[in-house]
Amino acid sequence: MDNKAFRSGFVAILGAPNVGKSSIMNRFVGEKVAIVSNRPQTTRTKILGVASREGVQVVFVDTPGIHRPRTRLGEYMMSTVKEAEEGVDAVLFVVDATRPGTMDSMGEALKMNCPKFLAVNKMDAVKADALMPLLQKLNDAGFDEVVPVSALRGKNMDTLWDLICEKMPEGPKYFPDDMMTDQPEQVMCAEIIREKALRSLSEEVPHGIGVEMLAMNKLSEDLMEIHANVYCEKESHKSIIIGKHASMLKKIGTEARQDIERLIGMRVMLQLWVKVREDWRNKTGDLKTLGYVKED
Ligand SMILES: Nc1nc2c(ncn2[C@@H]2O[C@H](COP(=O)(O)OP(=O)(O)OP(=O)(O)O)[C@@H](O)[C@H]2O)c(=O)[nH]1
Ligand SMILES: [Mg+2]
Repeated sequence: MDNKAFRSGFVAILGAPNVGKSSIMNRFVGEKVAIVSNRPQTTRTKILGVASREGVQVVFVDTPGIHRPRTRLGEYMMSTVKEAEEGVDAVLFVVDATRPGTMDSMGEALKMNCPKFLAVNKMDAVKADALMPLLQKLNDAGFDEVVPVSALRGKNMDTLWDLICEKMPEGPKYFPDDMMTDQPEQVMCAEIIREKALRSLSEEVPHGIGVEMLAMNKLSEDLMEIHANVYCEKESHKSIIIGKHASMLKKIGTEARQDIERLIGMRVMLQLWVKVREDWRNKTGDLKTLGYVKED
């Protein structure tokens, strides 16, 4: 019989915007629990991703990218980063190998009193002779382990996983094996819609996008009707989101519907409404409606 004790722990994933924090968490969990896009500030809240394997469970805490806030939403996002730093068993700081400036925000992570890991992500996108000097520099930065990885290609992710597991204390199974995130289905559906909007829209429109779920009605055993509001900040943005002959909104809706159908395992009728809410990122009421509420 194997008497090895069960290990478990919480690991905060911190780093600048757009470095691949959510991509790394999704890789470890094995499912897409956090949305991913090439827009900075894709993640707006703290999201748990549970990775369960034989004898070990690691609960990753994905966070918004570290930045200087310019809106109330930004302040909320940074407060969730602070919360995520509390009481974790380890920290995984992520930098983008293609943007060495993303290492500038590592100070807070280094101050944390727990095992510290550094993932140098997107190694697939840089040449070896550029990666080597970067790794040498980062080796002296004060982390316990420095691992170049590619979340996109799955490179070196096993190495990083093993190193993290070695540092996990003995502990309980915090979540059942089939639970992969703390986000309710409704929130995941809203996030999928936001992801598709972020991926399709450009310029300044994505930052002002918010999704409010209005209703999820089960019409039959295998058909769900979903209504959601897509918020934006200006009339001109609304026209862009709707597009010519509603083509953009249809594209966002179709892509979101396909992912939501996969997630909930039934057919979906998705109805999206675009609403202008001027300056909502600075308004308490709107922030609450969209779920960006501080924990007590
Ligand atoms: N080439 C390459 N691209 C990657 C890799 N990992 C992530 N990306 C891309 O980088 C972009 C940002 O990824 P995210 O996982 O959303 O990054 P994030 O750090 O969570 O971003 P925020 O939530 O905005 O802070 C996306 O376009 C990803 O597809 C990688 O290993 N290689
Ligand atoms: Mg993210």
